[in-house]
Amino acid sequence: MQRSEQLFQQAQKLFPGGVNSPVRAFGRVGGTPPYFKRGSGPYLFDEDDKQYIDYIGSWGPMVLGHAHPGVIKAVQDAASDSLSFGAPTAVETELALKIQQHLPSMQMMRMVSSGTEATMSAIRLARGFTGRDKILKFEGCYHGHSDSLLVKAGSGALTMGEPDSAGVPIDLAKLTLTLPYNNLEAVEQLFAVDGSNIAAIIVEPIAGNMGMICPVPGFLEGLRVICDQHGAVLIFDEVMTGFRVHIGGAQGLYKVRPDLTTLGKVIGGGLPVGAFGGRTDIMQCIAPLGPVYQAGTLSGNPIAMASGLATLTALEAPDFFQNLHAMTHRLTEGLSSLAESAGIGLSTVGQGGMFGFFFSGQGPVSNFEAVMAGDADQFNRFFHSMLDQGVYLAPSPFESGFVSASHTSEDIDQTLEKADGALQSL
Ligand code: KE4
Repeated sequence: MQRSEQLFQQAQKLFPGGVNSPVRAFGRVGGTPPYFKRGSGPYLFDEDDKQYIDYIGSWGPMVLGHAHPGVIKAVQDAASDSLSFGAPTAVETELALKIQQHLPSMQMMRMVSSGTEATMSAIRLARGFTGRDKILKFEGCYHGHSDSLLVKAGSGALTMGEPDSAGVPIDLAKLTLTLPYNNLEAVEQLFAVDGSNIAAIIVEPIAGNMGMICPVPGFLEGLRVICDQHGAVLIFDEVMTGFRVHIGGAQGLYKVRPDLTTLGKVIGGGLPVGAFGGRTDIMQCIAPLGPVYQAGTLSGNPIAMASGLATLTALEAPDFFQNLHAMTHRLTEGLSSLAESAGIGLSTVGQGGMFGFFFSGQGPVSNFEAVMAGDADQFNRFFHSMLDQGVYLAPSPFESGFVSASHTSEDIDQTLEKADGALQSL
């Protein structure tokens, strides 16, 4: 990996940690991140021409695989007509209609340029719509890096949040309450005490930022009932799950209708796109219609819209998500049985093109506390053994993995062969 090492050394002088997003620095697993120069289908090629089977997919966007011909053509065609107008375009309407077709809860929406921008705007909108200041999030869920969402649980479950990053004002953090994921009773208790002050609940309907954790039966449905009872806005952060776990997102899979949804990743097909949207009566509070200000120079960028539109069009192919789920299932089931024969405690989970695995061995993992009990050292050794063998997994046990439509059963079987050796050596 010489070239990557040289480049990483040089980058350390230019970017904090040598990267433009922290997780890419391999801080949790150690070592040098490979520098990639090309991707094709399920494969990435680093600067030393080493090939990897890619299970990060740019952290979710590359659901079709790298350099999908239809997406590349759509981007090339759009780019030849200028890269940006800063004005309305037909293509943004086409993408919005396609999103709405599959997520009908998004009666109106606004395009932005990242998932962070989508969730930040949705929180401000919920506060503006309800006139309330407090919000509730869940431990282990990540919603981007806006101040109100970089907050961790305070000392007591019902007390105010504390900053989860330097630079977040304590007086703002106090307005963000945090409870354990999948604990509906705790939410009921909080709302019984403070419900009239809470503008919104924001939740990853399938949590993908503490490994992958699915909602326990009744959790999402219960949040819906509580929000209806107390007039709070239910926000599903589907930046990761949108068009990744099901054609209708997690809301389509679990049939729970949020008031607002945030999207990102797949809807840009690899280009910078986010979106937030939902009930018309709420969205009409957004400028220029209403008093909640929100704006963006490159919002609805025509190249990004073209990339997203081509991506969503491709994933509408018959049996797309069934096939994707079957491939993911082949991987997770294979990992489980290999771990069992190696006497390693490993629990796995998969839905659509998203998966997670935990070196814990305590059966299904349902919250952040259980994830923290996992064996980080085993994860690190497994990660590096797989990376050395040309399998690119997320460099942290607190991330999810992603399978694309371009991964074949041969790719999965090759991955499992390599995993067998890695697990045996733990
Ligand atoms: P971005 O601002 O990174 O586009 O989206 C923020 C965001 C919001 N909501 C959810 C559920 C997300 O998963 C994310 C971003 N996900 C991380 C992966 N854990 C992006 C990778 C990174 O931070 O480099």
